[in-house]
Amino acid sequence: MKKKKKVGVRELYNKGSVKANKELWGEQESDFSRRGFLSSSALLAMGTLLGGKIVFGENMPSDLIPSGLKDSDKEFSIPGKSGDLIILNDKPWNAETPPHLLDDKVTPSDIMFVRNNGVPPENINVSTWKLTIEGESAETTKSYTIAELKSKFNQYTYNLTLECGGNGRSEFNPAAKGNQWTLGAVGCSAWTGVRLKDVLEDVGVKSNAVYIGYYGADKHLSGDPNKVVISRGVPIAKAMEEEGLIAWSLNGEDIPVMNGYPLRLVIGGWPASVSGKWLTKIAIRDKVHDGPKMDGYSYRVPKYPVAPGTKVPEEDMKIIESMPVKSLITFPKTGAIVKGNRSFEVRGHAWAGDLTVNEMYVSIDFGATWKKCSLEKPANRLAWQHWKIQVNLPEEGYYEIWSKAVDSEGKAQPLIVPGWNPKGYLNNASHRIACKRIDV
Ligand SMILES: Nc1nc2c(c(=O)[nH]1)N[C@H]1C(S)=C(S)[C@@H](COP(=O)(O)O)O[C@H]1N2
Ligand SMILES: [Mo]
Repeated sequence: MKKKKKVGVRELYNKGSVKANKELWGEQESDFSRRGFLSSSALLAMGTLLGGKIVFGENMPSDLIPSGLKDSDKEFSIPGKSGDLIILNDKPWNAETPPHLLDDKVTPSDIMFVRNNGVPPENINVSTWKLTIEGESAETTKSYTIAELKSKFNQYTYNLTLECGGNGRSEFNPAAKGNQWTLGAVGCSAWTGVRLKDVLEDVGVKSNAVYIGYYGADKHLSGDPNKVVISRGVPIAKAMEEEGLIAWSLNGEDIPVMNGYPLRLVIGGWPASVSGKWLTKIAIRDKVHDGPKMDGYSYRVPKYPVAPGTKVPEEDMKIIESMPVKSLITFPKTGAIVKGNRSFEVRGHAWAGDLTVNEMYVSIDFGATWKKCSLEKPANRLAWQHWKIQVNLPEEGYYEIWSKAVDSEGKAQPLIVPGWNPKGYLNNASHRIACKRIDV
């Protein structure tokens, strides 16, 4: 991948304070045009970068470019991550990857999206880090250091697709609360670790086991040390799949801190919220795991289709399992200009949760006709699949290129946003990019 230059704070502010405030602090234009001042969380984040609390910050108009930042060459990015990520929230950090940067078959670690629900642990000591396996359905309780995991079990590397259940949320109408992910809360990187299954079997799984639940070392946003940020899991059958990993490495290096260093669960095909970061404990449960964000409306969708905006009773919600079929166009970048009558490659990736993608199509005529793309097999089960096709635009003008994947059960991506649900999960609509042909 071509490494793009990181955007400095000054460069951002040169484009105007409204845009800069939005990109740096996640402030919505509507918010500050209404109030005229930055929110307290934006002021806090800005203060961190300026090196101190902004005294009288509440008096600072939102369209004022802070002098201390305007002339700064300091680069703004999430620690350990590329400045090319689009930051949606800084408390906690949430950032997505623009689709054209996901062109590689294996997603580079520094552009892999970040979805934090709390505050990542600090002062991590790899040599004393411990993973404990326990629970009602564990034969015994055992703890392992990372060195013990490495020496005791076989090591495996799998390319695993991780997609946030809320990827695509920004398209739902009425809008759903939460990070307004567009397309880039997804990636497929090479994870190395031991099989979750091997470790569970080493501890002993009782025959009444139903689910596993993870616990991580991140801290609750409230600051309350007793509050668990998120603790989700999967049914025991999913946990016993060969590709489920307890991983310490991403693309052959340490996992970036934001993505779960030094140890995380990686379970492909399901919402990435089941892949616990900063992993310290796994409980083998005799019932469906009941940790925070397993119940209510979190990572759940209605059991039946509902009209947009419907208030759905909690008992009518079900846990999201395998993710739906989806694809991304990673080349060209949206807005591309093609000069003259020539054919060019359109390419990307497609994935289908626990299933595989069987067919891949693109359309240049708003879905009237579809051309079949060449489609590769996944690197391994639960990895996304690369596709490509040569495209020719028949005459000068504006086009949209749409992509549509079909899974191994014959289900295709919808062309419009699928079933509305209260929290805006599972938007797997076709990816559309803009493209112009200009004859010179
Ligand atoms: N401990 C812990 N694990 C976590 C989370 C978290 O906030 N804390 N977020 C989950 C969610 S909702 C997603 S989408 C993925 C994101 O993984 P990434 O940040 O490495 O892309 O991690 C999951 N695991
Ligand atoms: Mo997520």
